[in-house]
Amino acid sequence: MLNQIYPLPMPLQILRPIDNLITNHLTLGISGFARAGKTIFITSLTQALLTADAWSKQRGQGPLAHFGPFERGELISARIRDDLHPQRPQFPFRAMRDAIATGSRWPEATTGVSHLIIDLEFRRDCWIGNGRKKLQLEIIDYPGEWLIDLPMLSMNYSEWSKECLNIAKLPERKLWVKPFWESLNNVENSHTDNEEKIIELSRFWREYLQHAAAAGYILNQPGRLLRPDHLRDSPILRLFPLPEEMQSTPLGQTINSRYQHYCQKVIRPFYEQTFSRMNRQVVLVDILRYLQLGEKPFNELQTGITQILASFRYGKGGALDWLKGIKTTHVLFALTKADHVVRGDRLNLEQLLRRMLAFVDEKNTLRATTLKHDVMALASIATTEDRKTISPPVREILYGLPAGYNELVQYDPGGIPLDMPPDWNEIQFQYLDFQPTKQLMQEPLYRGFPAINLGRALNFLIAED
Ligand SMILES: Nc1nc2c(ncn2[C@@H]2O[C@H](COP(=O)(O)OP(=O)(O)OP(=O)(O)O)[C@@H](O)[C@H]2O)c(=O)[nH]1
Ligand SMILES: [Mg+2]
Repeated sequence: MLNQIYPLPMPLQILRPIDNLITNHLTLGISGFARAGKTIFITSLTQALLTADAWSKQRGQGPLAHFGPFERGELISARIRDDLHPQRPQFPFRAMRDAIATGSRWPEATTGVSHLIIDLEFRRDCWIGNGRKKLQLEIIDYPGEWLIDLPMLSMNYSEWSKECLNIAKLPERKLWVKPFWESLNNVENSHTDNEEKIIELSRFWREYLQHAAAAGYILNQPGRLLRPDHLRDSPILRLFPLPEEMQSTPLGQTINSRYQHYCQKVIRPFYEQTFSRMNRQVVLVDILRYLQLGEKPFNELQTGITQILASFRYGKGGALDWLKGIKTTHVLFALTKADHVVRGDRLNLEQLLRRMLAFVDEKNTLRATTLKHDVMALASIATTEDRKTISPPVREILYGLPAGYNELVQYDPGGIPLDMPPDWNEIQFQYLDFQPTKQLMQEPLYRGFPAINLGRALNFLIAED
């Protein structure tokens, strides 16, 4: 544990003292669509806090660089609280850390909501002498797919069905939804509300959503069919849209009432019981993957972010008008996997997300609310090293281990596009999926994982008011 106190490095004295800035308990929500990097972010952040003392003589360096309290020597200790709320699903921190640190592999996808509580202790100076201050940080990992459901609360079943079926008819999705249509055409008698048929139709609808999600498409409702968590196999998830002519049949009426149920018993409670408790939120966005996937998934990502923004607008007339006691004050949109672009391009990456947010939030309503928000490009675990070519023209390149390679290579991913929307004919950027490797990690069990901007993100989230 940290036990030594170091003088403040001069430039950081301008950061406000921790004592003024934090309360005793902060809930930090981490969200993002599938594979956005939530698990890696929580794992690396937790490991950075637990191993901070290894960097106590190297302030300005290490995974917590730019986290004000660490830089000023105020962070004394961090410890995971396994004893609190043992009935809740705990984020599997140790298994994830060990998979990366000792197995040099990325961990499996996670499902549903999980929590991790960390006690942080800070030194504080006050006029009566030196003291200590504790902050209990509760981190909640939850799927971005659930935020995509928010508009369902302001639609009736008929409007929702129409919208979903229109999306399903898009050429890029048509093939995946075919079995659902075929099954629907075989409904022999829609005057019966046979549960067997409902199970079959909801399975086809879920499989269609799974195909779309695997290809990177975002607009997949109901989101719980993709991330059911504790509702797996519950009848409430036997839900799918129906064409207008079938909505007044007994089958239509049954599904209609299940839709109401889903909105009231699944979507609303998530916002009331979990979402509204979060003081700070991080939305992780993997723009690089979408640049690679191409124009249509990229456009859906943009629409998906527009929908997600509705969850962070708390002004009058917003989609969450009905929700009382929302605690979120800070929202960070973080572009993940910044270790896949060369150093000079990381600011451009931030600019790209900023432009995307400006594009989808054209009325600037996010800024107009009381929320504080920021945009950052980060790598929770930097798997590459920044290098330069030796012979002219000298340019920046990456050095790391791409998936499927046996040895580390130097690689130029090309520049990322600066325009929003991007000019798809001009895109040169090609990213390789870099893996964690022992050669580029220095004792991660003791020194944390190498990261880009992780400490800066933490500073915004817990050390700024
Ligand atoms: N190089 C690099 N790759 C990353 C980083 N973060 C995530 N990845 C890659 O993205 C994949 C998904 O990351 P996760 O953290 O598991 O994503 P998730 O959002 O938790 O995904 P789900 O559990 O499916 O919702 C990983 O397996 C890595 O391949 C990072 O900081 N650097
Ligand atoms: Mg995960």
